[in-house]
Amino acid sequence: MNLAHALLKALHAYGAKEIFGIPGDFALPFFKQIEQSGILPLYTLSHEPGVGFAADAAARFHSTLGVAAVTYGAGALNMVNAVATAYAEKSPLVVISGAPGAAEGEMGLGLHHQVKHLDSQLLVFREVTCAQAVLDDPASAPEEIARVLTACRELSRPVYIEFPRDMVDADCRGVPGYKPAKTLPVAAQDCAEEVMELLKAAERPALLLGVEVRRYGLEDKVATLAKKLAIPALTSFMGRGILAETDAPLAGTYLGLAGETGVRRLVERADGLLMLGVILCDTNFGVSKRQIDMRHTVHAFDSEVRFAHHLYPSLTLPALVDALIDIAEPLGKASPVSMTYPTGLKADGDSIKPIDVATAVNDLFAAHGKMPIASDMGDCLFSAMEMVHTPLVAPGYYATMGPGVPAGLGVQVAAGERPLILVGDGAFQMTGWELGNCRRLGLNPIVLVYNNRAWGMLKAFQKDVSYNDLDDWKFADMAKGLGGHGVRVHTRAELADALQAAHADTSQFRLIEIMIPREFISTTLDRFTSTIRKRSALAQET
Ligand code: TPW
Repeated sequence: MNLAHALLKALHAYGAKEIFGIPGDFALPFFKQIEQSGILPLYTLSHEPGVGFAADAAARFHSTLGVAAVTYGAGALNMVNAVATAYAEKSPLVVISGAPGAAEGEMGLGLHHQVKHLDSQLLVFREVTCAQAVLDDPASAPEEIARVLTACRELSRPVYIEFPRDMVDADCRGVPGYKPAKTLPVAAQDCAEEVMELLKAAERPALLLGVEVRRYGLEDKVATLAKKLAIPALTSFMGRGILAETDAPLAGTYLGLAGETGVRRLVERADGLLMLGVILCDTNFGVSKRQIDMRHTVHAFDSEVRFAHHLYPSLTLPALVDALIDIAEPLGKASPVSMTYPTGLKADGDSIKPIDVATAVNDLFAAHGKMPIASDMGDCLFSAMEMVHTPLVAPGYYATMGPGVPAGLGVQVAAGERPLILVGDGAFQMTGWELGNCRRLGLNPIVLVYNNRAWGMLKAFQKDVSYNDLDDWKFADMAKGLGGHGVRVHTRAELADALQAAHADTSQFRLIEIMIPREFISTTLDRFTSTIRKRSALAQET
């Protein structure tokens, strides 16, 4: 077997289902092997950030490895931000970069795509991945591949594999299979008992669920746990979308002061809060003025379980959840609050507000069933909080612009279902062009472009400048050239009609360019930005 085959077979065996990529000369031999071996399907896109976002979204969607293959330098370095997103948001993304062969490196010339040194790229990726391997020795390569793919699965963070082009055909053994790390069952049981003591003693217990629940494929188990405990269960902002395919009752999504008061109180007034797989960060928590009382909180994250003053190291979330299910009993404190959504859009001639978009989507879902959503950063993500709870991929923590469209393509490839993509005009200007690949790849998302001709979120922070205003790009007119259908809507009636028509036509991507007056922002964004403004004013005073 050659090294390329060994790598591809290992990717498949460790859970990868497809590869997204853009070739270049340092990667051409590997890409040829990808195509000829047929071990994993290859989806090429147009721009490396899109490749990274699509592969990351596929990983998130099917809770297994996503793969992004690129060329050395210009390709890989072009993808750093997407890999950083995956690192911050705990997505198991495998980056495979072509590289110069050993003899080329010894020529003493600067090679094209080389930055400072030949290993500059490896050094850059060390900062945004949890394990790295350079496959420059066929004898050690199988163990090296096993080491990084194991880290990718267990830590659920990106890894980096550099594949010199002269190694692709090297003879090599097969890669050792995945061996899950062992956790001590007694530690999991002891920890579960301690958690139950805290929850039982609490007057107001609650369960806050974060992204690791999906990353480790635990949604069904956590739904069982939530139902057994019968206490209020909520998702974090970043965890929005998890448990959407289960029948566990959820009380809402915690957004601190940016969210609804009833939901906020359940978390902030809890005197026994179990946080499973939640990223502790400012978008999840910091916007809240009232701190969560960490003395009454258990936080399971990154294979550790922290109580106020002590911690269980090396205890994975799957092990803890299993141990909790074994001993969970009903605490009889189910939530008085449940998720509600606006429905029944008034299809009239009024101009469109973000809440109208959510209402129109809820009506569509009620009539035809839910769709998975990929959202970009911007007010579209806040308006997604008003949409019926459905699987969602979005950069809720790292908050980069750009994932919306490519992540939607990744979701459709992974889920095999038509997705809904939410994206602002600013973000569409960055990566919207990946839609041009839909026809060739057989994809047909429905794309809602929230066009307020502005970097609206920034306008909400900074009202007195003009550089956040954008030009009118007429995205709907461009859809045809990209191989899809586009329509521009100004009124609520036009929006409702356009959504129905988009749903009825599955033959191509459908882009609806929703014209939203600049002054209309969602209530959540309004609360979010005014809270952050107040906080930074306070910080400057003290
Ligand atoms: C890669 C900073 C955060 S939100 C925003 C910017 C520029 C404006 C988004 O405009 P859009 O949506 O897409 O029209 P909306 O609803 O606000 O009008 N560069 C990157 N990521 C981020 N987060 C920024 C800049 C930013």
